[in-house]
Amino acid sequence: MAHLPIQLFDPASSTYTYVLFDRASRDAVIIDPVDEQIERDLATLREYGLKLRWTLETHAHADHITSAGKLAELAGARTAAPVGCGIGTAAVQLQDGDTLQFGGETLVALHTPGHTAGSMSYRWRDHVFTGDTLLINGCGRTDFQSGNASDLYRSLTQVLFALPDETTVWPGHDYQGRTHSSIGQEKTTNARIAGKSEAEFVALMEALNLPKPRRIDEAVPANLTSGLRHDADGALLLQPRPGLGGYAGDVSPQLAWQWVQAGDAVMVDVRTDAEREWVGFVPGALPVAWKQWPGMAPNPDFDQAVRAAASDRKLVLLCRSGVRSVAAAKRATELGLEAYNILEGFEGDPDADAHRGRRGGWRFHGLPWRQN
Ligand SMILES: N[C@@H](CCC(=O)N[C@@H](CS)C(=O)NCC(=O)O)C(=O)O
Repeated sequence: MAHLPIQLFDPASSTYTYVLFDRASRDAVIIDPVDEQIERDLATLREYGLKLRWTLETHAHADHITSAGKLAELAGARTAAPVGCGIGTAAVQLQDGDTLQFGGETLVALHTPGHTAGSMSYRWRDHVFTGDTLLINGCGRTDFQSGNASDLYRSLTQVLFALPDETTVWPGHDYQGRTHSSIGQEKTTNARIAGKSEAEFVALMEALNLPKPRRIDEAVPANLTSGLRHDADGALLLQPRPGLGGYAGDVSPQLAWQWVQAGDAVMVDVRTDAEREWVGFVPGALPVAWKQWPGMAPNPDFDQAVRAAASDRKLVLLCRSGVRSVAAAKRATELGLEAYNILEGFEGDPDADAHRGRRGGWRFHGLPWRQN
């Protein structure tokens, strides 16, 4: 039986997300997940009984925000991205030829610069996931974000077209409803590259004149942190802002602390007992785990405990990095409570060495905390 990837589509950005898995262990990888589709992706993992081991980016996208950081937190995956893309939060920085294991399966990283300088394609069995390097009867544009048409020409002709003709091509986008192609087909019929010299290809790419992606200014910075938000703007630190839906909103650690000190809000720490015990805790915060270690099983007492904690005040929910607390805030909202997510959480986001504590978070901002 053919071993196919699961192909998922985000209509707003015409982005394809792929889930690959090992049939025996159910270990899985997700390629290019889209923020707005996280619930769909988590449901897909549940439906197939998969354990997400890796989130993987083909590049730092310009047209949508990745959910990699959130998936890592919610599904326990590790983040991987091409080393040349500047995605400092990715725990594994992939070089050309590096492999990722998931169960008994192996995926190989191929550096295919051109759409962006760091872009990669990923080969798995007789499939290749080409991101925005090779599209069906097209290719990624090269007019922004370190794009380079000559590099793209070499990536297409020397890296991707060197794969066996029968290799299935799974693109990062399709704007016309096509799902996949093959190396043989693209080599012979792709309107941008088939039969073209490098000079002809470069001239064609330079003449494209495409409009700028609608979300580029918001998407690129967010994607450099695996889609996790940052609070660089001091003027906004002391204002709540609307959440992504389903809860009262997001607050900076500084604003959460101000509300708690003024008696306007109760802080609920939704991390596991183990995290509070070993990493540290905020004095006065009420411990109500959203999930418990080991196994990250949902806490059956969450509803009752969070209701009791609120007693008519607003809640500010703290977790490790501000992701679990969104899920918990949504649940508390369903229970009729006014619940806010504390951005960045206790430890913040991982840095280039995959160390937390140096990129945002409660401790990073010097707010009060203790350790046993
Ligand atoms: N219209 C889309 C962007 C379309 C676009 O520019 N896509 C990029 C990938 S992010 C590309 O390389 N397109 C190649 C092409 O359209 O030929 C938006 O506003 O988000």
